[in-house]
Amino acid sequence: VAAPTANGDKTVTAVLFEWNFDSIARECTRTLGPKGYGYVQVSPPQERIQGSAWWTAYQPVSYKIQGPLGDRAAFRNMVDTCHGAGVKVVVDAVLNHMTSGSGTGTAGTRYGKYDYPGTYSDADFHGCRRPIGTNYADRYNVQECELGETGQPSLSDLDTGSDYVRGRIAGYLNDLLSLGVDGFRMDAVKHVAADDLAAIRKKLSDPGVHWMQEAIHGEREAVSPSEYLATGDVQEFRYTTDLKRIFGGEKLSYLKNFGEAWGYMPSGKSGTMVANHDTERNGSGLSYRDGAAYTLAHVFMLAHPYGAPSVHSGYEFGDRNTGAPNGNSVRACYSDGWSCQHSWRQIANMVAFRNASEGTGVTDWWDNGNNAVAFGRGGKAFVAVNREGGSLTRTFQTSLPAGTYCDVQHGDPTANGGCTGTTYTVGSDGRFTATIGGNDAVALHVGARL
Ligand code: LM2
Ligand code: CA
Repeated sequence: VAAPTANGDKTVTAVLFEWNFDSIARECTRTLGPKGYGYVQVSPPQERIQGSAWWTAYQPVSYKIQGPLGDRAAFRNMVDTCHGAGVKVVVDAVLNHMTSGSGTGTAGTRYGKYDYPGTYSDADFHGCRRPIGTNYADRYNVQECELGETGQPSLSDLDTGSDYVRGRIAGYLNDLLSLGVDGFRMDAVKHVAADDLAAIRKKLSDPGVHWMQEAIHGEREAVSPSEYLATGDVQEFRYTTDLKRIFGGEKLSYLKNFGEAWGYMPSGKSGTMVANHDTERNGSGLSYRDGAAYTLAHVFMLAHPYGAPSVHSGYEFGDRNTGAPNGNSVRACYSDGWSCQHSWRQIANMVAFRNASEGTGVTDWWDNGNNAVAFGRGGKAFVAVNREGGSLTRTFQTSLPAGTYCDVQHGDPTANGGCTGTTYTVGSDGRFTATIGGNDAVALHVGARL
């Protein structure tokens, strides 16, 4: 499966967007470890431009680990603490570009758009030096010109064809690996030639380290995300937009053949998500404001075998530029506007469901021809999702072994084999009867049997 350097059967990543390192360390111990997350993805840790907007993170000033999320010592502590909780660490790495202007970075580095003392000088940037704008049909434009809208300040584009630049980028990634990092989410790779990425990867101290590439699918564009499958795993953005369409108003029954049959990239090399920090802001995917559609899409994503899922966990925002609450520090989930999607019971409990189902396919599919579906994962798990307005009562056919199961959508399994909520008894014929409320779900798995 497309998972950061494998962590046993634990393949789900929690993206703690703009959380600082101390808060991440606490959350690894408090929630991510206990709930069975395999990975935590942290926002770009490198020195960034100053400013309150979250997107300052995507304008590197140097590869020093020093910014609003914390310093090198805090980063190292976070990695060690998360490892102690059984959670591996994936870093959001920005390697295509630097900044669009000049100033002083969050580690005190004075910089200009093409001048980063100690890291890069003018010769290290592509010569195009004009915004890409909207012309994604021209490969040269997309990969050698500057990310940004026509007429806007655009981001200086590193000459990733240069061995020096490749060496500096690999040096940053190797420094992170030396701190114990287990994988990378590579930012904006569509803007970097696949050969350049492959050359950078060859310079890594651990070329086998996980390499999840963010390459947004666009119809009729010069650069296709599948070009990057040779270099590593790739996020499948059609998955995200399709889930918005299906859970946002079409029919869940269409999901019967969901997955590679929909033209997606190979499951074992694909990263999936209901949302990320871009799609929840630009409307191309569901957002936390979409209520049950958003939650049930996560239940489905985590129950379905396709790809390696990430759960975006961010904060409430009015303006698309608004930065993280409380100076990137999380006192407690749901405080100060932190949304903590990774901790919502209906989402968090599906992580153990997915871990228990590892290695099985979809079995026992049922749908009502509209917005109620149910399916099993062999003898390991079974989920029913009712996206209808009214409740649904049905006797479901599963392949589960007989026994009494905690419904992990409405309760938590307890340490002594109990359940804090509803339970269902599956007979020796694999059947159980449930009434599921409108816009609700039931989920059973062998890791939550009484
Ligand atoms: C990504 N994926 O390919 C990130 O997921 C996305 O969040 C980043 O854009 C983008 N690549 C570059 O790393 C974000 C944000 C942009 C922001 C950039 C750079 O979505 O709005 O651009 O980070 O900070 C901002 C301004 C833009 C301006 C640019 C340079 O919004 O108008 O001009 O800074 O001044 C392009
Ligand atoms: Ca580029």
